[in-house]
Amino acid sequence: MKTHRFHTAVMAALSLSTSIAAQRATEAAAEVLQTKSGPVSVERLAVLVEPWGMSSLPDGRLLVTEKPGRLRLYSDGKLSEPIAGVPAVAYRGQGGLLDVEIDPDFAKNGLVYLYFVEAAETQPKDARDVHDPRTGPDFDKEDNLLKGGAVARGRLEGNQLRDVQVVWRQVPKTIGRGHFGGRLVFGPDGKLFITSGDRQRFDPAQDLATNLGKVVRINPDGSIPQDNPFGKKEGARPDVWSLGHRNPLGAAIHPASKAVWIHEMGPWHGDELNSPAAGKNYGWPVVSNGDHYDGQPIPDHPTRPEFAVPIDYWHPAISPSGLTFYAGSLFKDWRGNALVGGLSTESLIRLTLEGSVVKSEERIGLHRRIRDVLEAPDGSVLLLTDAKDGELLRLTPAGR
Ligand SMILES: [Ca+2]
Ligand SMILES: [Ca+2]
Repeated sequence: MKTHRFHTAVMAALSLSTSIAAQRATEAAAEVLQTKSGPVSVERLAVLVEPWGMSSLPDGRLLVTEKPGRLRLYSDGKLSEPIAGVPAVAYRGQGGLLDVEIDPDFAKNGLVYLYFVEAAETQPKDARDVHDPRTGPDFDKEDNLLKGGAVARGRLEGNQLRDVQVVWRQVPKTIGRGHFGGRLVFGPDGKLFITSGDRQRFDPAQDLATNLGKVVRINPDGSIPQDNPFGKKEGARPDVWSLGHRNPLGAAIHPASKAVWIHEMGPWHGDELNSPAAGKNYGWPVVSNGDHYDGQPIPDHPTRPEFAVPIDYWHPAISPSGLTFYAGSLFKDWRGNALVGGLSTESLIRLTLEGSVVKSEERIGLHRRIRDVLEAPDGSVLLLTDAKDGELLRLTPAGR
């Protein structure tokens, strides 16, 4: 009895000290940030090489891409080995393996969609990129690779993608380091929206014969939806949903209106938030609330009423990447807010909305370039940071 009592007391003390130690370890690992809606705990869940996109599976596991060309599963504190079957990617400049999204019927069909940058089968001899001063100093004069964004889908079985097929491609492929776009989001009708950047070529964003500088909409198998706006227009690509975009790196479906929202990197300032409507023109490169990097002014949107004015814009730039509308219960004050990742601002940007009007903005500083934002099934907010030793971070309310 005595022994038992002693044993129980020791065990209780041990268990208490273990739980205190565990708590201290967690506290040491987690940072706490002060925000307008109270303290927020930031935990590092994993370290990845240039993580770019993520998508939650119905069973709670998380798919995460690494830009050099790896797709991994994260669950219970562990990252899987790279998933086999991912297409070869052209990893250079802003290109590589970008976003990942699962099929709305994933539980039944296991389909996973990847946005990746693909080299052309035939490469030009001795070709080099030609520098357009409007792009500024962000230029790779050694680049000789003809390439473009593409979307592939395959069925996830264990740690392998099977029956991988390309369902969409940027046309034409071009040399150049940047502006692939690369976000994927399914609309409520099961059609897939793809953000396609202008490849730093400017004018294609206004040319309906290319799908560069567009938001694109396809059926999941790559065929064209009957109700796409330019399906019957001669000389126009039928996959185009909206035009005049620069480099959109965030896309999400608004929870109330069910419309697609995107944000796009502006030139020298003038990043934009838009809700692209079928067939509308968002103005790039004719209008922008920013200017070219070489100082050439670009007229602002209101000077040309034929172009849609953005819902909101940032001047100076925030360099937005990743977009989600928060619908969870962990952060009660954040419900209905748009959460935007900020690369150059190294912050999570929280926008409160009234319908399609931005009412206020909070910048939650994280001292890291934020590449993607996702609400986890439990209502915590997951972030990816843009770095060679990038992180998967989890935000939860602190002090509960
Ligand atoms: Ca615009
Ligand atoms: Ca301007």
